[in-house]
Amino acid sequence: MRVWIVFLLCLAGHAMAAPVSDTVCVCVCVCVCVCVSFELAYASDLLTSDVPQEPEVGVNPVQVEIGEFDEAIEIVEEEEDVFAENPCLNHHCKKGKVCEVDESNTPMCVCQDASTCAAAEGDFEHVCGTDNKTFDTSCHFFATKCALEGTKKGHKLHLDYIGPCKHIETCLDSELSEFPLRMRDWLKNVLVTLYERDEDNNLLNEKQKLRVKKIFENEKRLQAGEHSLDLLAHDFEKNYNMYIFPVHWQFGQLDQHPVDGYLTHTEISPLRAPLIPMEHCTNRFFERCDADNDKYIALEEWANCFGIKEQDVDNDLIV
Ligand SMILES: [Ca+2]
Ligand SMILES: [Ca+2]
Repeated sequence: MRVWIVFLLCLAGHAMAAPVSDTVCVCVCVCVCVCVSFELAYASDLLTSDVPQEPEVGVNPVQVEIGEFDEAIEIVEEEEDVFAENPCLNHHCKKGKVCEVDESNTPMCVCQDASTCAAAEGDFEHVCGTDNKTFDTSCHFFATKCALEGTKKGHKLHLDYIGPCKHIETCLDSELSEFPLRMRDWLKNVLVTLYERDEDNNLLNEKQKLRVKKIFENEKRLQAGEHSLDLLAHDFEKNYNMYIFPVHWQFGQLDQHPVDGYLTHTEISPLRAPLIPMEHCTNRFFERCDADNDKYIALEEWANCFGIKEQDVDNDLIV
């Protein structure tokens, strides 16, 4: 899980960080180093059977992250005979809870004791809560939230972003209008990167691959890198069609719990949480996406947020 957070941050760092700040530049360099070390570590894991394997990665970093932040899902699977001796082996609890059996050997989810969470291996594992307090890891955060369940404080507490709490600058109107320019380009680059790395990993399904192939093979495509806002705006105008699918794809990746054509605050968290420390307009951008202010972002609202024209919003593109 952790490595995919880094992967996501890497891509974000490459594509979304504005090159005007020394701090951001340092951050990008660190990200690249961590990425390289992950590549090596992962390759060595594949070759060495007695080295603990990384958790199985999912379709893409964003989808994998959904499990990390989801506060609302509790999946209880049918118990199989093979697990009969320990009902907890096949009983999954939501984040912040662990399985215990009662006197009748029935599994149940109870709040995890935060002291049983593994300590963070680095700052990148810290998370910031909406109470502006830094938690050592997301495990500590969700254990704490669980302990507050049923209280007003617990109800209001959410995971705000990845990394230690820090001062997030106010997002100015002029900056807010720049955000989708970088975000769109970043989404496109994430998809192309997944396509390039795909081979037999099935990071994308066949329908998605076909869509991304067209973008990948288009010679007019703006290559990944740091581009001025003027160039990004010009490219969006010139190569508008290339941006339609990435915007739809991201919506489909996030709309998972449940798959209903609407994004909740929790569903957006996997995308939002890693971005906030780097892009101070993130929260304001997503708040504005919910144009009718009903707490849900519909596909039409999402597409509009990214400058996709109404006539190009197409449910069939969520493949
Ligand atoms: Ca949904
Ligand atoms: Ca809405």
